[in-house]
Amino acid sequence: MKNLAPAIFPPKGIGDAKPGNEAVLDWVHEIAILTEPENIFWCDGSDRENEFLIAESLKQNVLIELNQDKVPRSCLHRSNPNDVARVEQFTFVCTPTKDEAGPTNNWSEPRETYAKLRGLLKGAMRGRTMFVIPYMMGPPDSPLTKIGFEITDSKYVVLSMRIMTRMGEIALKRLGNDSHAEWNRGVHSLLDVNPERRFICHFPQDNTIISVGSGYGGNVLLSKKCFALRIGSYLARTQGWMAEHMLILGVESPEGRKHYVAAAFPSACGKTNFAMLIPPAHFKGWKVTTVGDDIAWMQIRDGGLYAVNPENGYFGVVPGTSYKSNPNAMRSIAHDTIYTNVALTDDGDVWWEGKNGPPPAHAFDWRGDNWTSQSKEKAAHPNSRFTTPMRNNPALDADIENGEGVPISAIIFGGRRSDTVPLVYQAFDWNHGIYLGATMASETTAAAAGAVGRVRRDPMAMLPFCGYNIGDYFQHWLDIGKRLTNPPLIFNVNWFRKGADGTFLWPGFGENMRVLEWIIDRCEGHGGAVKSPIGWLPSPHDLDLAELDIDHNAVDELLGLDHEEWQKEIAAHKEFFDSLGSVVPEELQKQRDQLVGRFKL
Ligand code: OXD
Ligand code: MN
Repeated sequence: MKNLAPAIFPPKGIGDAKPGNEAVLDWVHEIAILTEPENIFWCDGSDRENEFLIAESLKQNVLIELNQDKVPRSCLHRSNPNDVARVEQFTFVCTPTKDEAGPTNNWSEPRETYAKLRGLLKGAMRGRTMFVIPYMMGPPDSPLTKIGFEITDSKYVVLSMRIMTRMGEIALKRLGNDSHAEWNRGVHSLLDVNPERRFICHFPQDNTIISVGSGYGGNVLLSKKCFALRIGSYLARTQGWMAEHMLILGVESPEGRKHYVAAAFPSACGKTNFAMLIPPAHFKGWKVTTVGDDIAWMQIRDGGLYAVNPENGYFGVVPGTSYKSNPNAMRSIAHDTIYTNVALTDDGDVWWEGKNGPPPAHAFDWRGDNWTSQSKEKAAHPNSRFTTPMRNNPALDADIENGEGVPISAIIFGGRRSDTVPLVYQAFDWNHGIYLGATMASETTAAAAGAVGRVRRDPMAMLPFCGYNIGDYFQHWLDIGKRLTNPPLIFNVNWFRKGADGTFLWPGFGENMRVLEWIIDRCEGHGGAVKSPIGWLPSPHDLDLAELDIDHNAVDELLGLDHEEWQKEIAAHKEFFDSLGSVVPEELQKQRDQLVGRFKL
């Protein structure tokens, strides 16, 4: 099994950053007794440690060297072909009762699950190294910041966590030696990378995650989906803040007025592209900056919502990334990046479908097999990924380390919908906005194992990531609203609407600036809109479409409401709420009745 490398023995001064916190030491001791590793490697996140681990990974084929002139300090990792995406069917929320996990999560009884996982982990690290990774989520001086530890037997995980989180000494310092301090316990073992022994289990009440049998990022970089979203959302509810699957971007007008917006789109629906948007030439003087591309932790301050990005790097979808679609991402991943499951060219460069330039005549595909430009199969896996430090991003926002967070003027929901849903519209108020989020839907993508292109409801893009009962989650949004005297405005967007010929009506990418400008106009109290049954809709002249090559009919279609399609849509909302049973708050049922009523006016 190519991922299962033998133990490594570092030279003195590497792998010995043992924390002083007794609670952490006791926990590590307990896991070591269970998994029986050859040795324990205490990570400190230093450059020296990183260089040592990269060298060992190259020796053991965990990483493949790339041409350092083409992609400096970057490597390629190939995951097991059976292990290329998040596995929602093997992801569990283990709350004391099934009700606490709710209708959208797989539930499993905590005591039995711990016992099953202990059985799988028994002796799992024999002959191998157990790494202990201390990490911090959030800027160093933020009240929102949290500490986690991940134990893993994968060097790929250690190297990736160093990019994705603030790892090592900085986390140990923040935690300190108080044995009652709050921190997340994460245990990961590759086992034998067998889909039959693959379980991603969350124990929110214990602030604990156990992930076995996978080496794919979304299942094993426990800081991300597991801690920052599933456990994070549970902690957020009990502690009165919000953990959301949202990008955060800053947008500054030529006059220097700056707003921040947070946007929830499902996996692989363009969050990274939107967060790194470059305004088209027509928007001279406008600047978009990135705070985060995937996760927002938000707190209430002065009656408004303030957000931090808990992460330190981007774990983004590679295919389709080009200088046309996302120049800032291309610049970010040009160096110091770990690529996973892309193709390798004969001159040691990386390649994927949608990259600039013609495809190479020959390459090794994501599995390492020969591939030619005539091959029918894709060279890069559709869910191949980059792991890159956020500091590589030329458009990184200046306030990324601001512990108070950035003030959020607008929240945007959006999915991938070929029909029905207009390019953009605005909710009437906070509670109506929650209804838009709760009923949003998207055509499924390769980010999760399973069928691609099926419309599924994905409330707030949190369906796979909400770590507790979705009804309580909706109620939490309603409760937060009661505490906001200056709430963000809420919008819905759909970049993916198609015409009768099956092609996209909207050009997307940088041109989304035109929609963003309307959103900012609305936040500032100007910007025209017409009242429609679903919310405030711009009419074509409310959007700045100058110097855009788009047909008038396409614009009408993009901003139009087809009443027949909406009757089906509202029926689908009802079906979705019915499928959740009695957990949906009364207020959201009321919102649906009002929507039905507005269509009858
Ligand atoms: C991701 C996802 O990897 O949402 O960000 O699947
Ligand atoms: Mn995501």
